[in-house]
Amino acid sequence: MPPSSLRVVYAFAREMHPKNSDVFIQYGTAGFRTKANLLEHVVYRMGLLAVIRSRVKNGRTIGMMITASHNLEPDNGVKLIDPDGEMLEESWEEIATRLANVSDNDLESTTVEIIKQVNADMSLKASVFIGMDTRYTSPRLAAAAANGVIALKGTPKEFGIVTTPMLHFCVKCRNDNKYGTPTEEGYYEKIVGAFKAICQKLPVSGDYNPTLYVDGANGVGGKKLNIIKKSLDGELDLHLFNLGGNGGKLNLNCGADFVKVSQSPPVGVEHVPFQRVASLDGDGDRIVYYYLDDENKMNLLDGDRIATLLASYIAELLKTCDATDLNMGIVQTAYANGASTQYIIEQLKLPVTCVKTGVKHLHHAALAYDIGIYFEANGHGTVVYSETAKKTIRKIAEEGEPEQRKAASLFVKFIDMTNETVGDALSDLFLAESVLRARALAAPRWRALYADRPARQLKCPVQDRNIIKTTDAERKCTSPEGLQTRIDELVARHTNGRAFVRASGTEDVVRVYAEADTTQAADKLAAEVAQAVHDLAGGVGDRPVLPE
Ligand code: 16G
Ligand code: MG
Repeated sequence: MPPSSLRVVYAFAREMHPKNSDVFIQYGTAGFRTKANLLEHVVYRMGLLAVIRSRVKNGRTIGMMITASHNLEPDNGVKLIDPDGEMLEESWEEIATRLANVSDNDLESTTVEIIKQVNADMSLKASVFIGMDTRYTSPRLAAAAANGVIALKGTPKEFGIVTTPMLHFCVKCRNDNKYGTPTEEGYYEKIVGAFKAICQKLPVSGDYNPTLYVDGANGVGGKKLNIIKKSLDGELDLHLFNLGGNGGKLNLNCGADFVKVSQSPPVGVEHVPFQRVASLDGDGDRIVYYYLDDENKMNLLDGDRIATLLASYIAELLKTCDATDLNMGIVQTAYANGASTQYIIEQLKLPVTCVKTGVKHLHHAALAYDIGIYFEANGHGTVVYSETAKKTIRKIAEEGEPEQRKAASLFVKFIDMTNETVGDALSDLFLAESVLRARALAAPRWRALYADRPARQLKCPVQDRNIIKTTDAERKCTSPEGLQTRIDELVARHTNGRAFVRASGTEDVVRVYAEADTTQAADKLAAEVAQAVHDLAGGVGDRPVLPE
């Protein structure tokens, strides 16, 4: 296609999606995310970029998800999904940022430059799958995305309201039909189908109670569970709350992020002592569990707990299958509670890799194992299996000794139930429920596997958060000078103390994390480190801390 035909890129921009803001916007950890009214031109331009990306990938399908995840309703966002259902390759984030920020007048020429730079063959077909969350601003943005795709003669396919992980799944299936059928129904068939098959093999026993309460964050995940519920044949007795009706507001005082950060129960959920509750985030890619005890005390079961639960069960299956030559490991970030890491190393005897925050980092590190389990403490995670692992397990399911065959055929279903493309609250829910069922476990015994170290998270406003630079998977701070030495001194005053700081990838703040042997000590250490950030990293205002 000669560059002259890109005139339409400008025409669409000027007529329908003009850039009406000079605020610089950056493709961050999870794409572009800001106030919805600043995003229309950005999303349109990402439609253009998705077509270019599809052509660079020889016409394979690319995904575009319109969502701001756990943020409140006025925000929105967009992120691109690569052909294997993974997050956009990191080197393209800069290109995305450049395209999002040029003026409308420079849009056509910048598009031409990018096409040259990435060497895209514009004569190829291009396919883009578009999904959105439940925000009222999402349909308008999804339309802008589709226009971007059309402007460069790509083919958009709209999935309407889906969870983020459903769209990742559909993109993967479209490019690799062995993985499944690229539709919402195909997703249910594979993932929910596998859960039902597992339930057939594992009758309810012991302390496991198939009643599960769910906090849907007034977002898309709860709505989809409402659809799934009807097909579960009673294997799981779902009680769904915060489905978006009754004036409930998206992610407001509810949802996985609220529960994890505030360590308190969400509004809108009925509570029964010791009843498990699963709390999802607004776009259905995060999950944490919790229960309240008979004194109304919060007992959180976060991403670390889900990771260890899944890992211990998979390790047992591997042993029974006699397939222990498949290597298995767990990927965490610095936010993982120290007690979970100790439990994995000392009790489960599995290797742990620690990486930077952000799913793309965890995902890539997990691919280094035959069976890689990755979770952020905030509840975002999944399991990935190598081709060798899948082949080995399938072979044992067919040819092994009876005991091995039994374990391997459970394992095959376990693999099918996993959305390997990205952390998925619904898939994780079914995985966790299967393990609790297999182990005949109630939530308190799950929680008793290890005792969390008390931890506190704070956020500090500073003039420029980019002054904070880190190394060693964000556990050490290299800039500003003197901050790490100060943190080390503060940490040394506490038994089992640990603390780190990092610049947020999604908000204009510096985050502080501290752990110690008592809640008071963790709170104190976090406050001291926040003060150090305020003093040494250009804190603004008189107080070093913002409420979470
Ligand atoms: C994004 C990331 C999430 C991470 C969070 C950290 C993805 C899909 N999501 O939501 O994994 O935990 O950012 O936010 O990568 P922060 O940088 O503001 O602390
Ligand atoms: Mg999310």
